[in-house]
Amino acid sequence: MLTKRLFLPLVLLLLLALVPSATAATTFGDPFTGTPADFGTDFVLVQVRNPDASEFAGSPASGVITSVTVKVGGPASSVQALFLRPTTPLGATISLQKTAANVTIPVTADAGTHLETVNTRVSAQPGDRIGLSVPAGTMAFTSYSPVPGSPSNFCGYISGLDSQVVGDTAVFTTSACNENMPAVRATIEPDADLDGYGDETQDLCPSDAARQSACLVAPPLAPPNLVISAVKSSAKPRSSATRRFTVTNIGGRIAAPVKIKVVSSKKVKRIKFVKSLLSLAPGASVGFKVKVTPKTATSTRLTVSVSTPGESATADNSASARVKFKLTK
Ligand SMILES: [Ca+2]
Ligand SMILES: [Ca+2]
Ligand SMILES: [Ca+2]
Repeated sequence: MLTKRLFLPLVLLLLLALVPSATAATTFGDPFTGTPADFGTDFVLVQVRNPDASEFAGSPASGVITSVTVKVGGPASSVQALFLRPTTPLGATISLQKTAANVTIPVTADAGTHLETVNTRVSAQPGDRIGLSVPAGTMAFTSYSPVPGSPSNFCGYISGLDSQVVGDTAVFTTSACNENMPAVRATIEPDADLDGYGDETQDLCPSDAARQSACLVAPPLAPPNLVISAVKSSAKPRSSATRRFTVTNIGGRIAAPVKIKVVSSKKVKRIKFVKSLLSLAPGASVGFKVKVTPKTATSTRLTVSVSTPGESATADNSASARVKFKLTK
C-alpha cells in the first residue's frame, strides 16, 4: 500500500507525465462530417464543440501546426485561418488570443465543396484552435450544421472583419453561433527541440534546435596512438637521478587518462612521478619526470611504458634510459 509520503510525489509525477506534447503528427478540428454552405456576411468563426456536442478541446498537444485544411465551396475567393488560444473557459462567450499571423487560404470556385490545404509553421499549445475569417462579400461555403436543429452551439462567433493583431484577445460569442461549425482542421507535429519547425516534415534534425537541415554526422574517432621516448641526459651521477621522458599522441582522441608504468631493476629503491599524465590531444606531446633512488646499484636501466584504452599499436609505447648513481654511505 502506498504511504502518503510516497503517494504525493507519485501524483505529481503522474500529473507531469500528463502534460501532452505531440509524439506523432495528429489532426484536430472539424471531422468534416457535413457539407458547408454560405454562412452569410463577414464574420470570424471558431469551433467550441464536437459534433456530439461535447466540448471541443482544441489541439491535443503542443508542437507545430504544419498545415490547415478547410472544406469549402462557392465562388472563387479566399478565407483567413486564425491561430487562437483560449484565455477563458467556454461559456456564453470565450476569449481567444491570436498567437500568430493569419494565413490566407485560396478557395477555387466550386458549386459543391472540396478540401483546400495550406502549409503552415505555427507553434501551438494544447487547447489552441483554428479560426476562420470570411471577409465581406466572399460568400464562401465555410460552415455547416453537424446536427441540424441542435440546441448546442458548435462555434464561437464575432461579427465583422478580423482586425486583431498577434497578441490581441477577442471575445467570441458562443450563444449567437447556433449550430454552425467552421469546416477547418489542422495538423500538428511534434517539436522536440522547440525550434518552431515540425519534426516530421519541416525539421530534418529534431535533436538540434539550431538545425533544420540534416543533423551533422560526427566523423568516426581515430584510436589514440602513443609513442614515448627518453630524453638524453648527461647529468653526473648523484645520490638519486631524475630522467625525463616525452610521450606523444600520434593518433586520435584519448578518452581516458594515460597510464604510466615504470619497469625497472629491483635495485631501484624509490620511484617518484613528478608529473601525472591525464590526457593528450591528437598530435600533442608532453614531458614528465621519473625520479629514481638506488638501493645498492651504481646504475640501472629505467624503462617506462604508457598505455591508454583503445590503443592497439603498442610496440612503441615503452622507452628506456640508463641512470647512474653515486652511492652515499
Ligand atoms: Ca523541431
Ligand atoms: Ca531542429
Ligand atoms: Ca603506440
